[in-house]
Amino acid sequence: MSDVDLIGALQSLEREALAAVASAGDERALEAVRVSYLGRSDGSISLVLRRLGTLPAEARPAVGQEANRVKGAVSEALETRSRMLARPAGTASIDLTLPARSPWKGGLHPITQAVDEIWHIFRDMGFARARGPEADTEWYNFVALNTPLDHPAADEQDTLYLVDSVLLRSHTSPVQVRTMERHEPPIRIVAPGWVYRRDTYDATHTPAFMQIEGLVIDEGVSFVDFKATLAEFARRYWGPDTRIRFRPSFFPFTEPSAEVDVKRVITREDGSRVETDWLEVMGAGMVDPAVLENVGYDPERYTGWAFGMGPARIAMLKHGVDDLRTFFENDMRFLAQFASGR
Ligand code: 2NL
Repeated sequence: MSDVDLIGALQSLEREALAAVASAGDERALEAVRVSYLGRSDGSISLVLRRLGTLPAEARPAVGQEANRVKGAVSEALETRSRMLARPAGTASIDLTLPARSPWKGGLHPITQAVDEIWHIFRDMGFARARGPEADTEWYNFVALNTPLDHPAADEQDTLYLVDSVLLRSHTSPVQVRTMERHEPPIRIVAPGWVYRRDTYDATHTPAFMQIEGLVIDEGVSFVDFKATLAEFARRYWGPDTRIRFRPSFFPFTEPSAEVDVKRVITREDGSRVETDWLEVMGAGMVDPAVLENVGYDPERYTGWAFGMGPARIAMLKHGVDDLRTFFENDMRFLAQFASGR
């Protein structure tokens, strides 16, 4: 045989040997394959190697090199197969040809992402983040906020009491009250956190939900500051062409009070621009002088404004989610869509 023929013969022996290795079902069969191809006296690959001497000297290196490569490949396959056969039953059928799993991408929960985006915008406008307890007293949750205990909002049907006069906060306003008690104006804070109400769990209500409230108190703070700051927030969050609208409303702790709607401009894939409907995104108002008095501020000297919004609702609008419960059911097929790989 010529050197070219020998290389061809080695390569077909290699294919044959690898197939035999793969189909060997136990150690004995595997040993038979080893002897038949690599056996010292008459293994077929060894026989080819022995013919090296009959080749012209200049052809020997190329054939020798190929023979060694084939020997190495077959030995390695024998070892791998042997290790696989040695595994306990049930694990031997791992398919090594399957693509590897991609690395796990962690991510923040979509509601946490909304909270962060919202509070970062206020942080950039000079607000600090305030925290407070999730269980608080009737004073902080209601009375200080100009909400008498016979007001419907304070009804035990709507709130979760722990013991007499102590309840799970139904909004984050107690955090603002505590902040005002401890600090003199100027105050510029946002208070994100969990709040609790006695609601049934459905597409638009969960008994525990995230809220972000904001509060500004200083001398000379007017409705203009109030409206301009919320309009600027809306433009930073929903895009520069976003408009806001105030509709008259009522909250016990603000006067006047408003529901705030936004109208966004969306650029479609073909470049055309469409306006959305007005969407309600928060409640807000000028802080009621009675609240200022309750925390020891002089309402003749100080004025302010406040807002409250639900980041889950904001996230629903942003991502087109139509059922709040999907945020809480921890289905990874849903949550993984919000993972950014951080
Ligand atoms: C809503 C409405 C609102 C506030 C929260 C507030 C806090 C203090 C004083 C005055 Cl300490 N007001 N917070 C004001 C207006 C509305 O929330 O719809 N939240 C989801």
